Amino acid sequence: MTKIFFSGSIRGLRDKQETYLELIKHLNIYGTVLTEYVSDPKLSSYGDNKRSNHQIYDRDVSWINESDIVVAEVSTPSLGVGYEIAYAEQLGKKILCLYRKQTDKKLSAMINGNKKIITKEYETIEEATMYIDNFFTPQTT
Ligand code: 6IA
Repeated sequence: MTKIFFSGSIRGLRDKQETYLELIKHLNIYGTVLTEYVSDPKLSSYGDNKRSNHQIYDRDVSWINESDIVVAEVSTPSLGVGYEIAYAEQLGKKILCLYRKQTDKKLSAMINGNKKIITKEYETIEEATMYIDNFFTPQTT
């Protein structure tokens, strides 16, 4: 079974939590999402004291190591998400970044300008899930 590491903002901001939920639901078609908790509505930017920062870091890094694919929702700037993308890139993982178009903001050039990462800009969840479908089952025509 394909292992998917889904990356989304936690301490960055939680404004896209519902989007994460939809994307993870769709990703479950293609494999096991190791990081379902990223979409947990109860998880807040300030909460989470069940694990130390060291434990969070160690577990997430080991999950990236064992994942086949990393999918990151990058609309909300997050140091952790940026770090995870760079770490996965160093390991040669296949990476899909999804960014919801915004009139007042642009995605970092360090993501958008990286040819090793597939980045797709979307306006609706349907569009984002279509990009996921194309990523997992690329069209040959
Ligand atoms: O800088 P950020 O916090 O926005 O970084 C978000 C990214 O870092 C996510 O993609 C996660 O993989 C990882 N991350 C950050 N905080 C946590 C965390 N907190 N747990 C797991 N991964 C995290 C505690 C969660 C709680 C259920 C115990």
